Amino acid sequence: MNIQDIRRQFPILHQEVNGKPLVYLDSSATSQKPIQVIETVEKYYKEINSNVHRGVHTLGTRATDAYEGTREKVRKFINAKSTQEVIFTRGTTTSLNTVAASYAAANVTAGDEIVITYMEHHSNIIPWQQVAKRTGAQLKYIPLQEDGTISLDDVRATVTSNTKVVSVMQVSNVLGVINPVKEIAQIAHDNGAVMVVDAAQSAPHMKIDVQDLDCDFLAFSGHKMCAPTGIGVLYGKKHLLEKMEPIEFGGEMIDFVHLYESTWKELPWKFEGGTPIIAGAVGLGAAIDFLNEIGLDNIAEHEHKLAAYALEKMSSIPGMTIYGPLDPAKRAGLVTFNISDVHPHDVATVLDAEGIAVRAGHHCAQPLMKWLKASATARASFYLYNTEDDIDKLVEGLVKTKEYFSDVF
Ligand code: 7TS
Repeated sequence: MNIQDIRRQFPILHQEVNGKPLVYLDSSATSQKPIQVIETVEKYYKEINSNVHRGVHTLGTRATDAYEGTREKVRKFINAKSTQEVIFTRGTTTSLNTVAASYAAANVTAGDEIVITYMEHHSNIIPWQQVAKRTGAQLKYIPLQEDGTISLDDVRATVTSNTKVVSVMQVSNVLGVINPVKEIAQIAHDNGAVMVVDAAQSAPHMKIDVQDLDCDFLAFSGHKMCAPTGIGVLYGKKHLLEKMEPIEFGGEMIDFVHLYESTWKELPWKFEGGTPIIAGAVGLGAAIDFLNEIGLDNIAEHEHKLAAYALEKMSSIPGMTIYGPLDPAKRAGLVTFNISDVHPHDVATVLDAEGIAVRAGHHCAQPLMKWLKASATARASFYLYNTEDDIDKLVEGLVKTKEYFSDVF
């Protein structure tokens, strides 16, 4: 599929916003959805809808097959050994909270250490703060290099034999930097710790192989990879998940319920209490088919080119600060920036008037904002449907923004 064929699959892109053709540059927040996903979810509700794992009736069987069929697609997508290692959740946030509440709460005690980095999203900070508070463990941060990258020497200096959990994002939603999570996992394991990977910004954009990374847990969200909101994944190694307690109790996840005791279903269902996100999972299956058809390597290459193009064009604008490494080889497809003397919310507002959607704010990474010495930043993020033309429009919009504010002041 060439880029125009890909764009045709996304109905939402073909509209005007504020009288201008929409330029959507906020895919790190959530991606747009291709027609295949929209129609699969519609078909599910029109023809299949039923609860799963319960009824013997035909629709129940079809819904269960569709739901469990996606689990196998996810298994292949991340190269997990078994579907027992693939748990459906509400998204990255729920997946990370599950690891913190279930694994960490049972395996971390006073005096132990949990290691994260300064660049983490709040959803990979706060659950660990909570574990540290409840257990008396210490939360430690791997420092960042000047360009926002992580040095393995710093990882080695931070992770010790007291470390029980290392949790790091694979791609930063602010700096765009790609972290060496495979090498960090090795260091974690050498010290007897488990490795958790926040793949919210990587799973949609590059091939992930959990066996090659040798991570113990990996979390991602469907809505950032062409699937509906409300569905996500927690991958965990079977031998760890088997020893973990569920964090939600009720229907679907039990084997037997007695008056004062209950037993749990086998993996992965013991972690899926209540009626699951069936339509979301079915949509995720269609999204994975779509991404596979295009090829994750092609998507990564396309975004890489866009990021290099954007870095070159944007850095030529006077007064522009770009955060993260300037070497495109170290980056994924997003650029976070500030223009001198213009608040990022004003940047986003002027761009919006031009039909260009970017995000402004702290991007759920306040500790990183502090490290960057910025209260807020603007961010343009790219996906498989973006073009160099989108970036040209962004650059034109940014030049206009600068002119507008230099006239005002
Ligand atoms: N981890 C990272 C690295 C993220 O970028 C996000 C969402 C999350 C976790 C949380 O994902 P959720 O699906 O559970 O909400 N990041 C962003 C963002 O950058 N702008 O809006 C949401």
